[in-house]
Amino acid sequence: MNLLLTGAAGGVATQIRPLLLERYGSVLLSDRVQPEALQDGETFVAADLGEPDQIDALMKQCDAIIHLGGVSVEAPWQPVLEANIAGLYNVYEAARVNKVQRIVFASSNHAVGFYPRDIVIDHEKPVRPDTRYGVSKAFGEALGGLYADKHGLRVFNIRIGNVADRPIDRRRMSIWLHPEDLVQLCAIGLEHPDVHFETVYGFSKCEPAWWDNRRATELGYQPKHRSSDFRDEVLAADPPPGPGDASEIYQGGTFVLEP
Ligand code: 15L
Repeated sequence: MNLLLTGAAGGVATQIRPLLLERYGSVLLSDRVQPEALQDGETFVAADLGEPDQIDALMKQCDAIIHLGGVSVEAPWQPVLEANIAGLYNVYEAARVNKVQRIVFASSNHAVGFYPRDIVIDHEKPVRPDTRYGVSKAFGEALGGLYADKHGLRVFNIRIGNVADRPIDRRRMSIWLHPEDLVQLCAIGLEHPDVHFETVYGFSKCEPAWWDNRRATELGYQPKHRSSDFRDEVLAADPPPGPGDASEIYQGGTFVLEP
């Protein structure tokens, strides 16, 4: 497989690059700026999601993509529009033209961030974005559906929680995703023969769980890491919130408060 990782200089990519290299032997990396510490087997090509010619050139060199590129937090509309809406369209369109087989799309929990924490949601619930960023991720999921159904790309949307070595606070106890578990999900998206168009949640074994990830389980996902292993230290460092704090009612946390 000729694998392309976009957004390769970002925080999530930095955590999974060694694991991808181990599994796939070589990886083409792309971003606007060069990632640090390139290893044997990693090749970097600079590209801007807003430049269709640059994206087209990238797609000529790969047959599968993990797309982490774009704006990864709430931001003003213009950068969200340019990278996550128009830029993602450039990616899908170049993928279609160059007959790329598969795309793993880094969606986000913020596509569903306005669901309250006291209900468990699955992959069939309608989106409830908490931000412009979350709206762009919902758009990205839908764009993947179009290219899967109309053009036959195999698309795997992962609604990623928070990628880190450990849960960093009370909210992340429910949405934490260890890099190894993320790579396991990416591998399903890149390799599973039944993937046509799928949306799954990107979290490790978390408690309390807000997401029913049965579709990922059906496809073979078996997370190895458990947030409860960190419960005592995380809860001690992050005291319970006061009543009525909106950022504690909704799954998206402080994103729901962003103007
Ligand atoms: C995301 O979608 C962001 O990319 C990441 O930086 C975190 O903020 C994460 O959500 C989260 O909800 O913790």
